[in-house]
Amino acid sequence: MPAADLALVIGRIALAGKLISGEIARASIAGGLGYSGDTNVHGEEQKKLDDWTNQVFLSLFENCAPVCSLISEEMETPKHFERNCHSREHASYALMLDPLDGSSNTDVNGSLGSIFSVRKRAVRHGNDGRDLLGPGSQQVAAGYVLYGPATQLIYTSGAGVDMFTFDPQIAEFVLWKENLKMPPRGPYYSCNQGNITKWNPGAQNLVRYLTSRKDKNSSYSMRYCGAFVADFHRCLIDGGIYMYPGEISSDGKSKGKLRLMYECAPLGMVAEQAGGRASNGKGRILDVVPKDIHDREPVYVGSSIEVAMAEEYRAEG
Ligand code: FDP
Repeated sequence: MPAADLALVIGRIALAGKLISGEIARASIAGGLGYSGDTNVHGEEQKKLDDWTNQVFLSLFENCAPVCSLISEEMETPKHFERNCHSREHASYALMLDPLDGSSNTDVNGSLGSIFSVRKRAVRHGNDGRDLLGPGSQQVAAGYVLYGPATQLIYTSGAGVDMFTFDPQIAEFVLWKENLKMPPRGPYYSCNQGNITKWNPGAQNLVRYLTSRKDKNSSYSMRYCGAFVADFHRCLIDGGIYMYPGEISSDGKSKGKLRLMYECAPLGMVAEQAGGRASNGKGRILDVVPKDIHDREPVYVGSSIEVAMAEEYRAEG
């Protein structure tokens, strides 16, 4: 992606991050918490903040020339910005988003995130987003904003991972870590262990192994915030593995919860660029080809040693 286009897109993401972090901070006193009364494309009840954050991205990217289409967890079909699409036929991009990741945390003042992925549009493409149904290795940039005690922006455009912290005193993101590397192994695993009986035996055995270690230097502690971005971020800094295994459904198939194109693939790209790995329990997540823009996939992401372990345990069969 040309540097000027990348700068424009990341600049808008940063602006969205500033607006969203401010709104989240005030939501409890401004009536912004709770459910909106609507459901999203996945049948999940929308929080008021889910809808609000989606609108922020829509309004900021409407006039961002490189971005022709916006695909979001909160919208069934892609949103096209006709003017952008026509002005940039040969260098136009799609922005894929989970505008507010971990939204069950909104009402409890927990950490949240916004995840983004950028892909190049085919020169001739329709409005249904089918031209974007390639593997995650086709992403040209990806990253997230983490809304925690500090707001941080982490992104990669395929040449390492950089991390910025928002300084509220100057209202700017300041570079904190350049070319960040993830430890090859870590002390944490992160999953909703309450679901363990619904998983494939391989994923259950992996967790049994992780919890069986007695030696202080090779044992694991569990950490789980319930926001993919926040749990992944811990792995990125301290090492370890985040997993959301598939749940075995009545037809005997393992079904993932997290969305492939705007959750698993972007954080998978960040993990790889930081020296880590991302898998669907069988192989590299960036090689998985979606059939639909809203596909879901099991995910195991983090330090290379723990992710390899998930595959060795045949977490997804
Ligand atoms: P949420 O549905 O609250 O937006 O995106 C899916 C996600 O959050 C992840 O961020 C999070 O890790 C996971 O779902 C939490 O799911 P559980 O409540 O099933 O643990």
